[in-house]
Amino acid sequence: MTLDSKKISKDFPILKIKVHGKPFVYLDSAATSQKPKVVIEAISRYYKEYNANVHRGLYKISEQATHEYEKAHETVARFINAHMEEVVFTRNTTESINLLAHQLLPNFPPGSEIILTPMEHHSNLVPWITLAKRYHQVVRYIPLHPDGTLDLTTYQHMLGPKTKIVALTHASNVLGTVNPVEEITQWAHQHGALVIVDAAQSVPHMPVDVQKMDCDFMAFSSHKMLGPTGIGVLYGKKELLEKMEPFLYGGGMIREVTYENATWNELPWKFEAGTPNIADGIAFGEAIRYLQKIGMSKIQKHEQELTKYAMQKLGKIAGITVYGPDASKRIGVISFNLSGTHPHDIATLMDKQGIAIRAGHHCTMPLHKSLGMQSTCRVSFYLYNTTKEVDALCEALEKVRKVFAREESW
Ligand code: 7TS
Repeated sequence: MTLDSKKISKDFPILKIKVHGKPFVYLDSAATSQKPKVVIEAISRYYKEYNANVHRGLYKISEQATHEYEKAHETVARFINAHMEEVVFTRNTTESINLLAHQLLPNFPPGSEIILTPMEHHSNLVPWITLAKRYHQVVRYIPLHPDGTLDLTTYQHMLGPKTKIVALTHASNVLGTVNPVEEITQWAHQHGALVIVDAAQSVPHMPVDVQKMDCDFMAFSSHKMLGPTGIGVLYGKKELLEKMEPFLYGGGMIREVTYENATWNELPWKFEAGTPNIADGIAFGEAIRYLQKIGMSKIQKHEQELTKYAMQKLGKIAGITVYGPDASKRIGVISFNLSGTHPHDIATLMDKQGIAIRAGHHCTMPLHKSLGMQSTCRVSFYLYNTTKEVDALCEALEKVRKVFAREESW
């Protein structure tokens, strides 16, 4: 294996706990990742040593808080090869996408087209379908091939003068599919459309370079990449963010205010109205430094190895159907069903073995419906997961299968 996950897992205090008397096996990092000690300590250091508001105090600890908070923006910017002015801190991916949908769609005439994919998380679907209705615009979907990859030939034919936005996930939180966003962006730009990438499941798991990708906007969440909850990123090309009207008005985002008028602060602060989430923003920077020390290419390789191993082992369990493309085309996410068994029962029985997996529709109801399902089980990996944990999962699943086939009792 590329990474020594056993050693890495020692940096994560929660991974030492026992669940129902069993060692804790966490296979739900696509929902949220666990946090290393350095991140937890960065939060408490801020509150213990320099808790003060940012961008206003003229005293030492306020200057320190401002410096650390701004440094976190710089760290994020370097991580995705952007400039600091292009990195806005929001609450999460969902908020970043809502901001874009609210600020972009009113600029386009009725009949304009927004292209999505059928594998979008509700947070890159519900804002578009809801606001498109308000502005009498049309949402269209790129069809999927049976293996869960996008039909790019049809996509190219869908593009035209009415296409204003292409918004898609870089990596699916259900199928694991990694979409070719670079190519998709190039084609969209030939038609003058803006490209928005939901990178909630890619930025935490692979090297991502916004300049190389050339997307116009990108959204992701700190909590899925070892950082705290309550911090997300909206990346946007500088010239586009400069043109865009602020989403929230108030303190911190202004330059000059009279009783009649206001002008806006420079980027990225123009989009960060009010006191921001300082502690978590600073700790997010720490999470990124931790990831950088290990190396994103190595993390990606480790997860690919683990996914290949898990897919081979799962394939040997009778009655298991895995959804999505083969291991070479996906991130470390595997959704599956075991025939004759409800995903919720499987997840409950896994929990009894100390294994945390997800069961449900994973915020992709239309995708599940289109695949003819209500719900699936899902396992997802990160840098702290080991092949031994995959073995524990498969052993437990084999046991569930036998219990439901009445070959064994629990
Ligand atoms: N986009 C994708 C692709 C996601 O997987 C998620 C969260 C989001 C957006 C929303 O992120 P948030 O931080 O704003 O909530 N995905 C999941 C999941 O798969 N299970 O729980 C949350």
